Amino acid sequence: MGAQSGPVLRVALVGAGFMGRAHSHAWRTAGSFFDLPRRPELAVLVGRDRERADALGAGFGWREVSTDWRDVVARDDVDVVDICTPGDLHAEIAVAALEAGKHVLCEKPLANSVEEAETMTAAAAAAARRSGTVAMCGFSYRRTPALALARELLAAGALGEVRHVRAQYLQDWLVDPDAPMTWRLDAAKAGSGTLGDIGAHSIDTAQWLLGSPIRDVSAVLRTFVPTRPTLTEQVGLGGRGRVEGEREAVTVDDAAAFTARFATGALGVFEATRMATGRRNANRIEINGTLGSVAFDYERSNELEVYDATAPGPAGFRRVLATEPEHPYMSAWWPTGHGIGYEHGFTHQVVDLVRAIAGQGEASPSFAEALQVQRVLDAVQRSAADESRLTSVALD
Ligand code: SOE
Repeated sequence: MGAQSGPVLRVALVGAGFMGRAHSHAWRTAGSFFDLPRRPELAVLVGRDRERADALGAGFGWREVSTDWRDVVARDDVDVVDICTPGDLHAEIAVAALEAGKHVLCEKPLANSVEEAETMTAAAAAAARRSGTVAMCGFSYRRTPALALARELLAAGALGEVRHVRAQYLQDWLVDPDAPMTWRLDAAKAGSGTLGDIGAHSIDTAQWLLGSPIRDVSAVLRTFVPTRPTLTEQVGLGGRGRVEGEREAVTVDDAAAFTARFATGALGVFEATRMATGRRNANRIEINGTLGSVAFDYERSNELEVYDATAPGPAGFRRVLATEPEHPYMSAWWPTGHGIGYEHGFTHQVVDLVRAIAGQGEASPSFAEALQVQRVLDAVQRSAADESRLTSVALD
């Protein structure tokens, strides 16, 4: 059982979609399992669609529901603003909230452009100096215990010098050419497609695990399905109801592939797609160092494969079930071997944020770290747009 102590932390969450649900669940449960130095209160839920916001608000016990984020972030009775909107609103809401002295949690990717991400990072730094506020970006996979364990191994030098990073994020919810148009496929709302939505997770995970930024990239992007049916209502990743006979242009990538060189000299190969038929949420990363390797696949999210090259013979191969109380975050949950799931990453994110607000540890990824991810996304897009750097292969 968790214990919540200290002053109340009044939370306003903006966005009543899929991420709004995931974050609502996290704010509601974090203090029941973890010891928190502040007591989160689900104060105000903000959604554009009144009916949908009311339903989510009632489901998770939000004290109040509003449709006006500007009014809410300016209120004196709000301490934290949690941004779960599409990317086109991140910068505006985050800057307003920081200027009003609120702590901010912002979904990934931080923004739709490097310029916006820079403005947000500058606003976060100024607010931290002015009023001690904390700003964090929601790359929630960092809080998967098996990945956090990988990070501990890398930070302890257990893999030696890292040479290779192989990261793939494979989904398949857009394989059907008649899957409907949603905001995630609209560049004006999402910035980029698969690249920013899921490739950003791989970039953040890789830079975090290695403790090194990516220095340069060489990329290709592809949109396989250029138009999709118009939706009447968005729900989750898809929606309900189609406008008969109407299709809209998809303005983002369906798939991204790029190679990367890290500042340390390590080589990376990245792939992100929503077209990998049969792969639902295969967020995978493998890292090879001189002394060992780690490999993770979110479709087996409680496991980490570890190879210790210093062990004799085949003894170095291990499949670690990251559910022991010694593993990151796990002592708060179930008996050994009783795994955890997708929602727990968001709960752990709230725990780390609340502790950082109380001065217990750093809020990571900071906006500055998320800006670095944004710079990689931008470099990938610039590289892919420049066909002249591709070397042609002669065809018969
Ligand atoms: C959709 O591709 C999505 O929900 C992402 O937006 C999330 O960040 C990821 O966790 C799961 O997939």
